[in-house]
Amino acid sequence: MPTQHSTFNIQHYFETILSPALLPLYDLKGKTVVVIDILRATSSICVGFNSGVRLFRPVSNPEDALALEQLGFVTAAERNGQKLNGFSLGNSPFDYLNNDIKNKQVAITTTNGTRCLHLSHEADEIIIGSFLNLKAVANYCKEKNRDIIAFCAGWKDKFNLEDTLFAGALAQLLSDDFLIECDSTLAAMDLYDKAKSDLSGYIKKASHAQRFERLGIEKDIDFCMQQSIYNIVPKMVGENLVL
Ligand code: 3SL
Repeated sequence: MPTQHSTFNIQHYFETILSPALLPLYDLKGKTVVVIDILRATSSICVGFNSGVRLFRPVSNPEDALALEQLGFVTAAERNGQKLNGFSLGNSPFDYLNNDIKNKQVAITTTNGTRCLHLSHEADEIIIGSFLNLKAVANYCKEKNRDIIAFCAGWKDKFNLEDTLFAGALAQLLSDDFLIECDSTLAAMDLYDKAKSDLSGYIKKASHAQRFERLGIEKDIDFCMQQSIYNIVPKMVGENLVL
């Protein structure tokens, strides 16, 4: 039962979009959207900022990223879990644990994550959520006087476990401060409850984790499941992500 005090203070809603295919059902106007692509775009973007990247420019396709190379951008591209040939970086968090990207501008395109940043354009504000900056995102949402939408990037419009787990973790941290009446958020919270004692272990059953196993990049999973190691909240300003 919420305390009387918290009931009086609750004014804003927390909702979860479980897949980009469900986006047309939601109104993003006036809201803060937390874009979530745990494996791996939003995690790697956090790592990049922590390594000193000045800004990321999310772009829709590899050609757009290559065009920005002429303007001095470092290029990053991933499709179907793999770094594309001809680009400096892929989408592994380990690509961004790298001093060479300090002060650089990075043009990045990924299968689902950068697409969702563009799809969220009607929101008042778009921020980046990952387990790596979970508490920073929660604190940021508490300070904002807005409804929150956790937007799970999923995989090619399908539901996925890892982004849903993050939505559940964030909702749990915000449950005293926001109204949570949306079934997808309640389901995400239940899922997080079930998985939280061994998040990495739980996520190994996810389809994307199995894809990583086939590609030999399982170590990225454990990295991306670390919680709240960065106190940063990247956000979209114009066409760039900045701190
Ligand atoms: O879909 C995306 O945007 C990527 O994060 C997918 S992957 O983790 O690089 O495979």
